[in-house]
Amino acid sequence: MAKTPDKSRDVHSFFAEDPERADKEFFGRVANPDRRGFLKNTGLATMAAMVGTSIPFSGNMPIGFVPAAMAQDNVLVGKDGLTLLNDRPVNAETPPELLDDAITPTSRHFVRNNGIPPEDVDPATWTLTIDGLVDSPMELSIADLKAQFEVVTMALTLECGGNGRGFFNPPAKGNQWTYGAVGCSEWTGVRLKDVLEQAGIQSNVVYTAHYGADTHLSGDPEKLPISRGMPIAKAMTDNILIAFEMNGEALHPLNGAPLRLVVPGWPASTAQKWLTRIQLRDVVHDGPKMTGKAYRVPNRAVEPGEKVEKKDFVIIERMPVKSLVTFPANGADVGLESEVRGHAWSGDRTVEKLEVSIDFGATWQDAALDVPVNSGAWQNWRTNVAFPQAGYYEVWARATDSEGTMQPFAIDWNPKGYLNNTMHRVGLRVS
Ligand SMILES: Nc1nc2c(c(=O)[nH]1)N[C@H]1C(S)=C(S)[C@@H](COP(=O)(O)O)O[C@H]1N2
Ligand SMILES: [Mo]
Repeated sequence: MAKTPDKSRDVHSFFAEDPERADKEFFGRVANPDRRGFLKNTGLATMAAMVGTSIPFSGNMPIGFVPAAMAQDNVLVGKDGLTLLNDRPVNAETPPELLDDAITPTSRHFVRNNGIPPEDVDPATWTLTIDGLVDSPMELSIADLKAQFEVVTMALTLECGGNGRGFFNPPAKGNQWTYGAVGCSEWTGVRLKDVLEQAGIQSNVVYTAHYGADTHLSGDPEKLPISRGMPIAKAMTDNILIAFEMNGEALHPLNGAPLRLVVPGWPASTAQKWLTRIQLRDVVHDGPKMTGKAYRVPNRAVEPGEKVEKKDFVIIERMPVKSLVTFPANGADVGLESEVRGHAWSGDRTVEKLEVSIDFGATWQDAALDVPVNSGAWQNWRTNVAFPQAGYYEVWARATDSEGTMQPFAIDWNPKGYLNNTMHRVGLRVS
């Protein structure tokens, strides 16, 4: 008997072993007499998302055919230039210079999985349940969402709470993210707020609980990889989407296809992928990764390496003010004059000022800073710098937000390595 393939792990060997079966399971493509594969719409959408664009001649592809673009990387199909930190579960970040676009292309949006993504996903039969303390529980298809609620498109920043963990000393366990567990793609969907309002939020509701269709690494069907939530007041913010499109196409399978939450400004762990259910509760949610020390920080400054008791941890809410230099790349050779540019963001706030230093922080110059294209989007900035002579320089960038909070040069250590918003430094050789 054929063993169950772990598609998330090795797409290519699965196709090599049993191309017809792989084709059927991945894309729902079944052989017909002339051996041309007929792709159903959903399979075609999946394949298009994986290669990053539509496939005009898809009808000519033979059965068991693996698009060459998919062979490049077994687990990061449809992603471009990401650094793989872990392949089970898949975790991959984007080098800062690949985040240069104002809107992050799907191929460059980071991936943070806690478990194994669902297989054989069919957007046509997918449903979202809204239940718990609501007046009328609902079960909605994606077509229902589109028909019953206003469909909106917004640029929204998602950043993993552990972005920057790799710079903590003593090191924190977990994915050693550097800078690139952040992105700002354009998401299309309906407002979470509108859907919850329609269900009727009961007066005792304090928290949401989010559930997805991914499975636990152990294979135990009773266990969930992650189920987080947020205070009901946050859930009612009008920039939180239940999204079915990313950059105008179906969601990428690794980014939650066919349906996910997008919650800008808070740890992206609240943005449940492969979303199947939202439950309203009268107590703080207690799902996996909500309790203990997960996505929590000490309620006070602690010494590096200090042991902190569970009771002294608080749930992370908004993400702190932060910026990235996306051009030039770290290590680049530049001339005596160069443009420097990047993005800046601050959870639930706007960034009001972005400054750049080329002399290790002695002096700072203001960069031109765009307003966000909509609430929840990062802000693009740029400036020209003139280096006085050839040699090694570092470009440092620091953002200051609407509450006057500035990015620090160094931050307090915390046991799980969250919320590292220290300044981004880029080393350059000027000649
Ligand atoms: N169902 C589900 N949703 C999830 C996760 C997950 O593992 N399973 N990971 C969360 C975490 S920790 C982050 S940072 C974001 C990452 O979103 P992305 O992979 O689309 O970049 O998804 C969140 N939603
Ligand atoms: Mo995360």
